[in-house]
Amino acid sequence: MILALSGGVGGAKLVQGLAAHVPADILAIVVNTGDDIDHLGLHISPDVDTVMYTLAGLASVDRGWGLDGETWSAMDMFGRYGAETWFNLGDKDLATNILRTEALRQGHPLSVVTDELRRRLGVAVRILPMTDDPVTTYIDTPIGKLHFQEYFVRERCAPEVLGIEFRGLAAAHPSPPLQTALAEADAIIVTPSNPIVSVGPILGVPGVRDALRQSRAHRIAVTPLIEGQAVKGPTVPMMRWAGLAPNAVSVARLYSDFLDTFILDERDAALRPDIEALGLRVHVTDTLMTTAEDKARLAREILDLL
Ligand code: FO1
Repeated sequence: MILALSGGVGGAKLVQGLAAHVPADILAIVVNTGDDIDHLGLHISPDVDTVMYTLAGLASVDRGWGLDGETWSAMDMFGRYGAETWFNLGDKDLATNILRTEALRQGHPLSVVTDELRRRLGVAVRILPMTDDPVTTYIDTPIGKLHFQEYFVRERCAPEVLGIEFRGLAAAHPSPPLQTALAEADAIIVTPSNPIVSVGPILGVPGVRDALRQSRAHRIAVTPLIEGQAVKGPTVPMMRWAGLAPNAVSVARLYSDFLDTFILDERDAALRPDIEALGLRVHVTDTLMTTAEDKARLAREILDLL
């Protein structure tokens, strides 16, 4: 059984590649829920939906989130009422979020609701929220403490990161399906998501990091940085906030207490000895996933390593 840890866009690309090569019944994806937001009366789980829509073949590739062929009539009407429109909810996306919110209101845990939604979309791969407990990421900035989505979407990551708070994380428990997956995994893959605000919360759920350390699985991580840059998103400012140099060695060190192998981009091959000095095996390859073929090739290389 292969367990992949995924956050937003970067993770979903590799998940897509893995799903193309692995029987669905042995693949499970644990996703970050710190990005979740209660907005306009709806509970929205962006990282769950990015993975679910991607695996369902319904994702908007160019937008990087939400559904392909989306329309925005509801948003137009929200605008006419003067409601908040900085967070765009497409008409089809509303169906997901209304059904999720109603199921949660009835008392069903997020992991059960997510399992039901992905099955109904025909997704055979399991999608596991990291926890069923409330965890919310806030970013301290010069313009105040922002919900992650206010920082990422409304403010477009412009404000300086003065602090990051994962509210509720210390009291959270791994979701039941995640506990099972951690016990059963033969391989664990950390996708190239943001190590601070996407992978970080998953590792921060009490019990997860210990389970990864004690796991007999082959544990592999793919670098989220190439030549000190993230392919997308606020990885660099967040690593700087964490006091880390924004490079692959810092990421490898972050994961080194539970990792076996680190996949380094060929553009950073010179960093190989520094990462090996952490006691990790290093596999150097082209980690940039632009085309479907890129995603498939990287996934195949990882599976060959396993
Ligand atoms: N990202 C944006 O850049 N702009 C949006 O208006 C936006 C709306 C949105 C609605 C639902 C949803 O599930 C995701 C949405 N996202 C939007 C993406 C979201 O902010 C990111 O996918 C993650 O939170 C980052 O990992």
